[in-house]
Amino acid sequence: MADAFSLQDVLDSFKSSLSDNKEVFIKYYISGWRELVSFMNSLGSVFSFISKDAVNKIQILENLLMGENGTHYLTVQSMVKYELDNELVDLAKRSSHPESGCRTLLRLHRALRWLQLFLESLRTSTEDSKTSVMCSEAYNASLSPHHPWIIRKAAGMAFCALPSRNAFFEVMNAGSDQEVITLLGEALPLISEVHQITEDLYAKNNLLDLP
Ligand code: 1PZ
Repeated sequence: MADAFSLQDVLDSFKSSLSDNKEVFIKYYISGWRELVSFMNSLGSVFSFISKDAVNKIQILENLLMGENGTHYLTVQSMVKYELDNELVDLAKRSSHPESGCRTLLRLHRALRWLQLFLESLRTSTEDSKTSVMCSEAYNASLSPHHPWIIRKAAGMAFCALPSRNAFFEVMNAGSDQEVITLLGEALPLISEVHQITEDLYAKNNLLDLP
């Protein structure tokens, strides 16, 4: 099946997203997210409120990339420069640019931190580790402080519906448990690097709290 999820594809997308001079190509960044969303959809409809929001944000970025100013959206670096230079970002509160590329990508960027933490704890987990616990610990350390109570509540309920560690390893479609663990070990430094580059760029430009 051509469109079946594989962890390898996610890894490949994030790998392609890094340019030689360490810029992040938006095209591959969002294709990595698309893979992750298709994976999440395969886990059941409890997660659809999460994947809908992710798809919405992926779509906003894709529209910018495909739009008339698309050349400015080649990399996260060029997007930040273009939107700031042209005052296309709401810095203090949402007003005339509620869906800027910068604020939209920031939401995915925070979610990437969740992914990094979650995959790291999956990688180092043992057979009796609980995915719901790993997931909510990762969530509490990343996205949760940015979410209102109602979303935190809904997320917590969704986490309880996560498949077991064994089932999780299976759907990752990357071979034996040991092979999954090896692949996770390769994927994580890459995901961390993409995350760190974006984090530094956003910090330097004071963009980490965009409304
Ligand atoms: C496989 C397990 C999935 C667990 C995913 C853990 C993340 C839980 C996130 C809950 C988000 C709920 C829906 C909407 C949230 C939005 O309010 C926020 C802020 O956006 P704004 O309102 O400011 O426009 N959106 C986000 O924080 C982005 C969330 C993207 C989550 C993508 C998760 C993809 C997981 C892949 C799984 C392999």
